[in-house]
Amino acid sequence: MKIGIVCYPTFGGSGVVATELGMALADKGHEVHFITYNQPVRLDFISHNLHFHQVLIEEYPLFQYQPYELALSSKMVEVVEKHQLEVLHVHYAIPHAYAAYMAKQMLKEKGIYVKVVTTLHGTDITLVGSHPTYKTAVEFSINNSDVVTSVSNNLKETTNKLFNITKDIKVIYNFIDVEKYASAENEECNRIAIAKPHERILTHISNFRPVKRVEDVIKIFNEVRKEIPSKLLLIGEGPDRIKAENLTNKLNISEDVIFLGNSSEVAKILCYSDMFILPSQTESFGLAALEAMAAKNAVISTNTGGLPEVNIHGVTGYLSNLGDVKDMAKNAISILKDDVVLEQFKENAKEQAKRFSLENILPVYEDIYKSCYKSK
Ligand code: GMT
Repeated sequence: MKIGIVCYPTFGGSGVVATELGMALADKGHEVHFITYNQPVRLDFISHNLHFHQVLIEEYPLFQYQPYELALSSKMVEVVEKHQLEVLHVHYAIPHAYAAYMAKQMLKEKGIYVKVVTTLHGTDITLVGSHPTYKTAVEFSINNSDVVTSVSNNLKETTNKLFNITKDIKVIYNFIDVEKYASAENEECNRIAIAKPHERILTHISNFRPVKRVEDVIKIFNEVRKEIPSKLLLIGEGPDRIKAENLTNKLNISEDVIFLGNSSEVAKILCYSDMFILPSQTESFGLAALEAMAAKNAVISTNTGGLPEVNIHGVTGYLSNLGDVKDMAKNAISILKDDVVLEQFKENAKEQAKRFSLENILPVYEDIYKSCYKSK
């Protein structure tokens, strides 16, 4: 099949899912065309059936805001026409679903028919999309997509609550290539470079936006560290990084907190780690937690959004109420203080991650594209 994929090319979860999906489809022989403003960060191979088309923006001084949607929909029209794509799969509703609708209409005028699959990822619904500024256009573009998917049951319910949705939303969970995630037993995993053998390693990965509550991560670690020798790895960049560094200094724990910045080597880093901390205000799925689970990490998270669909309370880790740092620290300590308990949670996490394997999820997307082809 010939599929166009539109996404944010950054380290955000939606871009990661879109890129991994595109690479896996190309690997299976489909022709995949990424249409975005930069080469996606995880796009780590190029093949004869994997293409990247850059959306360029003409800066014009009259505009306070450059019209990205216009440039994107024009590019979609150009790529669909030139490469005879039959499906456009857009990740993150804003503004991709809207731009795809416009592209579809423009193509129709030329007698070219393309189907639009929209995947809702989370903040495009929960934080940004439902804001009165965008709501009308987001609702319209969801209802006018040919197929709509969401990354968890919780996100589906939330979308139906916040918008007047006339389409059935199909839930397709985030996925991972389980094989990519080694654990500490693997000889390539150089754990000793990060911590002493008796120390535990805790990790947090995000874009350090307020919704991730990175200060809660530091507070939880501070409590854990009082009882258990440990190190905290923080991976990512974003607006709250300075706040996190300031809190680390204030608590006088900076020697045990390592800020690694953005990384494309997440799997190599996670293999060191024992536990993943995700105290988000909301999380439609929690791809970062799933990646950590695949690398054999127990998970301490909030019980918000779709997290209970991924992290199983008392089995793969624990879930706490938003902001309950004390409970999250208590739960973390209860796992980390005992080798046998920790190993059991880590094993369970790895087992649970396998449910979300690429080989289980990829055919579901392929079936959706096939149904688009059939209903042309
Ligand atoms: O987590 C982020 O802030 C990035 C965001 C994105 O859209 O790029 O991630 C969302 O999509 C991921 C992939 O589907 C989900 O795993 C994340 O849970 C979701 N983030 C939120 O809902 C906050």
